[in-house]
Amino acid sequence: MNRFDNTSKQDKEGDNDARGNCTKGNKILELDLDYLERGGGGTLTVGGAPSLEPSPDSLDLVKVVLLGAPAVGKTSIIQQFVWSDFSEEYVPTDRKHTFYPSVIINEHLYEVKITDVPVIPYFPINSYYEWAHYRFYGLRSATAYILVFDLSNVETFQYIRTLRDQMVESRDMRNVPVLVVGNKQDLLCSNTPSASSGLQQLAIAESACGDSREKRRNIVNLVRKHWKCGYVECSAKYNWRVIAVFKELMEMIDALEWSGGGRSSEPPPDSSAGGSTQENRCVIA
Ligand SMILES: Nc1nc2c(ncn2[C@@H]2O[C@H](COP(=O)(O)OP(=O)(O)OP(=O)(O)O)[C@@H](O)[C@H]2O)c(=O)[nH]1
Ligand SMILES: [Mg+2]
Repeated sequence: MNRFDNTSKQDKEGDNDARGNCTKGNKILELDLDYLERGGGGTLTVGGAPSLEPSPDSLDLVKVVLLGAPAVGKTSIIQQFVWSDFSEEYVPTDRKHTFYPSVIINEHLYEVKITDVPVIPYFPINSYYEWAHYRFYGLRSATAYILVFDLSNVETFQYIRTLRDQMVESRDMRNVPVLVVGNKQDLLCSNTPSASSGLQQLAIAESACGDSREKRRNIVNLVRKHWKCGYVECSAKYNWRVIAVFKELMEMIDALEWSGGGRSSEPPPDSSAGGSTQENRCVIA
């Protein structure tokens, strides 16, 4: 049976000032913070799944980080997934937020940590840069990445192309799933000519649309054939294929876990990787 259920237990880091301040201390407190976050927030059930309480002492998380250019919709995708909520207002993410949905895929339970971070100008090439510039973001130790761009502004793909190059150069990406997501599908050019458009306007609009369609085709081709990554288009605004984004990613993670190539069989992190422990897995058959 191929079931995908998401039972969310999430909290926004920083909702509580006291806890927000704790993160600024050290790594130990960061772990404590994760523990506290897992205890807070509401419970959401998608797809009729029973409410699942993640075990409080389990730190065996699937760590997913969303990255992408400013305003492509990273936060909106996450909030639609965990809260079924969308805001038209653009509030740039200025600090790390973490969310903790539990996901069942192929009858395996995963406790997922989704991290939303402010836009990063580059992927940290080693743990020193991570510590110096992106402390506690968990960028280099993520289990998987979702790279988001804006379908209505394909130039935003360039950002994730550069980021992905930096990731490949600086981290062993074998067995690290990467899913590319084209968001704002609702803003894509429509082919339906508007009765009120003048012929000249229509021709200009159609040529611009044709241009962007071509660029989009090239992107899909690059991602699927050359990068060999997953690709999903969605609209966070209309909650269209947002669940498909996480389902696709979890399928990739689940396939790795069960093919023996998952986190438990990864080589130990290199000396520059920040010393994260990755030895366990969270699967309940
Ligand atoms: N039309 C449309 N607008 C969207 C969609 N997703 C997000 N938006 C809007 O795009 C803007 C940016 O969304 P965010 O989710 O804040 O983008 P972000 O990538 O998290 O931005 P940063 O935190 O600055 O990196 C907001 O005004 C959202 O309402 C979508 O699918 N369709
Ligand atoms: Mg954001």
